[in-house]
Amino acid sequence: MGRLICLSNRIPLGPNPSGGLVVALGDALTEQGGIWIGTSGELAEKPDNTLREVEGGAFRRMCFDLSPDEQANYYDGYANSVLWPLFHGRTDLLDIRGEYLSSYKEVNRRLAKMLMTLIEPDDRIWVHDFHLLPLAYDLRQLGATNRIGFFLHTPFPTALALQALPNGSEVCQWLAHYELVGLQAERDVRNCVDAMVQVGGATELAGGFVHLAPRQTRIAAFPIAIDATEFADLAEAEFRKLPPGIVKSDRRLMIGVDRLDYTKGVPQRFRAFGEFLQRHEDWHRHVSLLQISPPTREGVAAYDDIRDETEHLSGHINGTFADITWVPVRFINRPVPRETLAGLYRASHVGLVTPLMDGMNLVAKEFVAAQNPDDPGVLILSQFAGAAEQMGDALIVNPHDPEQMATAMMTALAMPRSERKRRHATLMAALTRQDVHWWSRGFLTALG
Ligand code: ADQ
Repeated sequence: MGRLICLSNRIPLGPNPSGGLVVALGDALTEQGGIWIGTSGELAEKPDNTLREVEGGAFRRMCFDLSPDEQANYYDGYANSVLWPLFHGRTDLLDIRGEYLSSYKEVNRRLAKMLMTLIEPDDRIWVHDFHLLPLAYDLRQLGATNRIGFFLHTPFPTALALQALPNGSEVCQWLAHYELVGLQAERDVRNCVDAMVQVGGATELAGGFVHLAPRQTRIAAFPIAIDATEFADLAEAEFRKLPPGIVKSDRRLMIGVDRLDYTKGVPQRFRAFGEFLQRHEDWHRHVSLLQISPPTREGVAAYDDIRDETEHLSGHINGTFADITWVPVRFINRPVPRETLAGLYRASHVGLVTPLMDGMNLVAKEFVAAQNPDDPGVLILSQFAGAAEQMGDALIVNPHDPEQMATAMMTALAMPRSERKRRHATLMAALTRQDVHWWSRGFLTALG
């Protein structure tokens, strides 16, 4: 059997990279012999068209540089100011420009040409995420006959939303060059099939296939996951190392952990917490919210706006409710090491995962895996996270409804231990059964 070639926008950096996708793909790459290819994270005025090896690590990695122009137009532009908002239902944030699309196509074409010098006909190719939608099309143009699969980490938009894109039907054409299109959730599969038919002109076939010349493409859900057992062990060990005072016996801790992205619903979460404090004076001084949100995609205007809005809201809640012994919201704008996060999840009584739209949301899974099974915390989860399809034993909420969210906060804080244990056991059993190895094996088996 040939090698496995994985492609994503960025290759994982450092000698021993960690993180969910690295665990999932790293195992498959190490077992089957393979290469992970993506951009280096460095800019070059005139990038040469060769892939270079990255030293060290358990599996082979190769990378290439972007030019400053490509960074602005392919990455900040088409990927983050067109596809990301569109795929998360924010057509109001679309910034459609010709130079974005042409740079996006050019980067994918350039990558396809570099790949053609490397791949053998029996290599399987696994392309990740919205940065690289046209890659199979470009490879086919250059004569590649390999089996090529695509996995989208974000939601897939409705057929109606896709029509906001002047080249919506071209997106469907791109997808039709993959043998397999993997999505996070069943709702995304329905959207993708509808869009392929209504916008791309494809024919729906039985068994999850669509036909759009020149091939039949299978469209299916492969919900991404974590290594739940490893994360549970990590959380237990790290919890003991937390500085004293993080958990006070007379105080409950709610935690939110998200990149500072407008899709994650942090302002709505803050407003709901304000509503909760307004309603429940008896909880003042007995609960606080720790929100950890490192900035991301700085320089894209919508991200500057979300930072201003969240800073304003947290300041407003603290200004309204804090006293000399209690600060209701701690808002941390820095990344926190994965192991510290694991310990903090375990120290928390309530996990707030309330995105307005999310492909899956791995924080939801990490929070559950990190809990002490004898005295677990409660997950409050948005109905718009892909994770909600698998995690019905969380408290499912509509993040747009501050009153419902405030009620869910009260329910979570007051939930008897027996019910917390029952919900946690069901969630954890599913996380252990459907872990990240199950996810990558499932996709690769389907790719064939
Ligand atoms: P993201 O939008 O980045 O991922 P998520 O699934 O929550 O969202 O993954 C984030 C990861 O980064 C988690 O492992 C989390 O622990 C870590 N992280 C988050 N905040 C952090 C912080 N403050 N400090 C340090 N680490 C932090 C995209 C899609 C998701 C999809 C994933 C995987 O948007 O829907 O679940 O890919 O497919």
